[in-house]
Amino acid sequence: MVLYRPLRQAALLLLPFTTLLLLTYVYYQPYDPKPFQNLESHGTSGVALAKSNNTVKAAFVVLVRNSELDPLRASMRQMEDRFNHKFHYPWVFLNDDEFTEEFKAKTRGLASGETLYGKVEDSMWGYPEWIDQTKAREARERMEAEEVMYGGSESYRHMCRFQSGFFFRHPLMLQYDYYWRVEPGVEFSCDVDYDPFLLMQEKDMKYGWAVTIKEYESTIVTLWDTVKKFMKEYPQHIVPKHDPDSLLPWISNDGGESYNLCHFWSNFEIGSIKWMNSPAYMDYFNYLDKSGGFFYERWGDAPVHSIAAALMLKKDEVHWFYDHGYFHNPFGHCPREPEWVANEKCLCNPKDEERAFGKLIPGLELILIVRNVHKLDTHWYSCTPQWLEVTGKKRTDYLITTR
Ligand SMILES: Nc1nc2c(ncn2[C@@H]2O[C@H](COP(=O)(O)OP(=O)(O)OP(=O)(O)O)[C@@H](O)[C@H]2O)c(=O)[nH]1
Ligand SMILES: [Mg+2]
Repeated sequence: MVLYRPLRQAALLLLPFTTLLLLTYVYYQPYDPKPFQNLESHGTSGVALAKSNNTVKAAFVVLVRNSELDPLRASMRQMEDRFNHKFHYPWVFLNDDEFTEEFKAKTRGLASGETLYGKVEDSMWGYPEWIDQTKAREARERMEAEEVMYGGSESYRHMCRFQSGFFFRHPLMLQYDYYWRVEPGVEFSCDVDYDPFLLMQEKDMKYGWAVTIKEYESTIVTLWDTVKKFMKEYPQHIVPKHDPDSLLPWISNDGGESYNLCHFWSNFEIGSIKWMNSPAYMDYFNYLDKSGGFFYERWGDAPVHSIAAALMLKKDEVHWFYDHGYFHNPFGHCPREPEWVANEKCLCNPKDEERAFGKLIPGLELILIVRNVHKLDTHWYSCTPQWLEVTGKKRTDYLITTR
């Protein structure tokens, strides 16, 4: 006891110094500017990363109507719970109408980051002067009669054109380097315990996706011909087709003669705002826009973005967010790491055989064949197997692990 007391006194005296020393050590740990291990490594451990220092200029972007508040809130809740409560990235909401006070209050209340609300002006959501509106109306009527999905909708066309060529240059978006697109009603079913924006920034990647599918040909009849003319006129923007880094074989099975309809499903996208604002992408969008296909046909932003990425980006600039659980009616993606479901990292079940379809898809065979929506990655309707073949990667190469 006699010996113990002076020891205890000494320990109490030293405690503040040791605490101070420890805190100083932690604070001055050097920042590792390259937190991601080599993405090119084909080892099964995938990509590893350190914790985010959250310095990326990035935001979620949601084009949405006031009427979609409830499904939007459900998606926001999941995004916050799965990812953003640790990172607090801002949310940017865009609308061709004014947002209501109710919409603002009920989204602000869910967001762990700042919320911004922007009106899309007519210059980004109207007919350009070179469009013949009678021809556009006739096209809608014809496509409606042919039961092309959204073929008769005018607003859908404005939406697709906005998503193809304008959202990234909306004044609210120009302050950011990266965006993550979210739609009302989508589901995020796995914990994301790393920062995808930081991954993109560190690896200088320009485009990230979760699901690939094939486009309805009837919506893009002249798109590829227009793209071919663009490639001839602007060869400086195109990755040469014999370059081993070219992604052309992913979208064309015959060296660029025709389009195989493969595209990234753009309702999930993590992308570079700088790339979209680049002369290459802008020349491409303006060229397509001048041809009128957004109105005379029904070109979707998914094939438009995907063709741009496949022609103008190199393999390593495009990333599959394989480790994200994602669902947009009627398709989804669930990582096939069994222990991720067991340990509650993921709620989706990779073994799911059934999923209720919320709405009818034209072409009943599609509903019957694509029953197994969470296994879409390996289905004929998916273009992910071709992606792995073209890039020479395995799904496990896309696993991001925490060091
Ligand atoms: N403000 C506004 N947003 C729209 C309009 N049309 C679509 N959007 C939004 O644009 C995004 C894409 O539209 P969707 O209707 O989901 O199109 P889609 O994903 O091809 O089709 P769905 O299968 O219906 O989801 C969603 O975030 C919508 O909320 C519109 O007229 N005004
Ligand atoms: Mg949608």
